[in-house]
Amino acid sequence: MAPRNGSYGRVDPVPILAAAAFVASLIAIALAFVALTDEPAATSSGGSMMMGMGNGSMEHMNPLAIDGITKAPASRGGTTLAGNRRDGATEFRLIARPVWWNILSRQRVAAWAYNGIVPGPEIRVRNGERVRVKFTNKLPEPTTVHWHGVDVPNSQDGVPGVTQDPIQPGASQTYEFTARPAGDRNGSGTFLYHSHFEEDRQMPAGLAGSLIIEPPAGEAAPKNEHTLIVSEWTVNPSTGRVRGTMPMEGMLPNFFTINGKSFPDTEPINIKAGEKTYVRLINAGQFAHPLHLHGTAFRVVARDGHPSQDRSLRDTLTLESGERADVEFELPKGKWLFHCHIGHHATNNGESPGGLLTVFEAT
Ligand SMILES: [Cu+2]
Repeated sequence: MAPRNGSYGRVDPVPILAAAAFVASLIAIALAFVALTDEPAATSSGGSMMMGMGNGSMEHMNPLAIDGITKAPASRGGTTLAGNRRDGATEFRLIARPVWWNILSRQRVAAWAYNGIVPGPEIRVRNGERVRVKFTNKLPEPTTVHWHGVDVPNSQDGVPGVTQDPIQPGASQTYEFTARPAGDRNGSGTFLYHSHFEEDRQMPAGLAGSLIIEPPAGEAAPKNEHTLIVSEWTVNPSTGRVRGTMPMEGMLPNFFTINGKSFPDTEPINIKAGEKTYVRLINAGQFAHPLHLHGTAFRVVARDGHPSQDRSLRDTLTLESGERADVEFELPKGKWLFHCHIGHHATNNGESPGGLLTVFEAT
């Protein structure tokens, strides 16, 4: 795919993305030398980057299986999951399975998804609420579910080989716990759930979602809030086959998403000018992302689901893999960019602008 200078329509041009166009041309060249074949790695000639690896590791780099893949049931990820009250708990159903997911209208990927959407559905519960998640594995490989940052009994922590056996294809498991942040029984905040089985392959294929613990009834909750989950993909653009995202591959991953979409297909976030907006940022990817907001500075209200002591004003905040930050800001009228400041992360397979970029539209 030839790199080109991008345009944001009516959005003001951004210096970093002009630079990104140049970087993108280098990336396009680099990508030509990276083996993104769907052939099993063990039988391919591989590349210099694969040298010295055993067969086990090379199999690990193969594209994820697509057995039983179906069309995604919706085009939007991260929608709130409805629960049912049953036997003293709120019961949720999660099914992991392969689906064709469009990160761009012109780029579908063979995702592994919870309930067929990327990111997985948002689970919202109150502090102290009993939660029961009935999980079924319809993936071609084993998996588990981990409740990141949540105070769960050890047996419910979802770690294969340590707290449970892997959940085999076709098998189900029920997870149950009381919604409380780990380390802060009375807290509320932004958490996530994700696969804890071969995370380097399963998480970047889509197996992650937000878990929001709201304050107990009667306590003030954030208003005008939005959840943004960032992640990366290593995709063969011609087939859509997805592999794990590994830093050793140099210029890969080649796609980057916010809530399962790459720019320009990311959903613009409509807000009221001058009104306080609350954004929950989640890094479900494997890489660090310096996230930058145009138009104003934001206050970091919480880190990793816990209130932040440092409420200084920022305009860029780096989230490492697995980290969350809740930020609060008011924007003047206009279209304000929000993007990763690493130029490569704002491209689609070397084409700029793209990737981890969206627009807050304040009216
Ligand atoms: Cu980034």
